[in-house]
Amino acid sequence: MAEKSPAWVVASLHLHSKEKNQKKNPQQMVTTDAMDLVAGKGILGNTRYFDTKNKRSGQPNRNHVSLITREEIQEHASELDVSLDQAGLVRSNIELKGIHPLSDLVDKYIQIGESAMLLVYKLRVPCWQMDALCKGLQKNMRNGRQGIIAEVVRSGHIRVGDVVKEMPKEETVALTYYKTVVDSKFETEFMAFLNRKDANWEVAPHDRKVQQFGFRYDYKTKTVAKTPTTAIPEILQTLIKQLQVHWRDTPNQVIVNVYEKCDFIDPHTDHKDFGDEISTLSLLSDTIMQFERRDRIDVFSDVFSQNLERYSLLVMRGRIRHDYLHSIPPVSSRRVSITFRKV
Ligand SMILES: O=C(O)CCC(=O)C(=O)O
Repeated sequence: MAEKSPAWVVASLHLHSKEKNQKKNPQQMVTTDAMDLVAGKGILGNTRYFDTKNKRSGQPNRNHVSLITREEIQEHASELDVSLDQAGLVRSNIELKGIHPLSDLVDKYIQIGESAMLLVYKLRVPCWQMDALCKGLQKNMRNGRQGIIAEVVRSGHIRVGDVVKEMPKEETVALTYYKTVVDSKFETEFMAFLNRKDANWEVAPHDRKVQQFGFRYDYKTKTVAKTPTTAIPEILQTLIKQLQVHWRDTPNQVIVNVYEKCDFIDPHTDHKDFGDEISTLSLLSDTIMQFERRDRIDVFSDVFSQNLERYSLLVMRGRIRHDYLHSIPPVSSRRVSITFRKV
């Protein structure tokens, strides 16, 4: 964590009331000393906003947590000559103490306490309930002092008094590794499926053998089909359901790579049509995946590797998915990988 990062402290924590008709009681928030933030879902127990989907797009909602500073609330109170001292009154989940304007944090990552990480993705839109508190507050808030809305990208338990810090870029790459997600029984069944009589094998660069399901990727034209080319077979559908706990999206595109000894995959970033979340499951042997920045300025800048053990799952999101190249160096023994993506 960079020393010069501005620091805020959690002053109070609030959950939305379970009551649906907020018009009757717009001021009611439930104050708590601690809360659990869950990656991709929101605040555990914040029933109305936890793990919800956007009605129009069907995509998971990113409006997980709202934050504002006590200093910003105080400025509104002074300007409108009212008292807004009661914690939770302006309906933010997290009230912070700290002098820096939160609006500077849009598009940045912050860490709260020891683990929770949030991606701030927009300014909050002050609603009519602000005017129900005090006439003119809704308008007064539309000047960068309305607080921010963030998405939980790493889970964690947070408490009143926790320090909140902006994360230096290099700590926000969003790589998650799950050591053992399948077993030898699954591996045996999957290999039998792969070697079925009517399997449609394709040849990828450097003569690697692949099978694809869902939206086909054309290795020659480097494009993704607009509609699914094949169905996702049952064995993969069952696996997808089992692995769903580790994902925000439900994959609809799967590529199985077979690496014979010494096969490899060049440094690349997956096609932009493949969404924000890309995962790879390893079978038959261990290997490593190497990462390097796409915009690296010298040969040694920001290069690192991640072990990919047999039966493990690696999930790439955010900067690691978009701003880094990944590659598999020549493997020392036969390896099969299953890569999951959402088109
Ligand atoms: O084999 C792997 O684990 C990664 C495969 C990959 O990067 C790809 O298919 O684009």
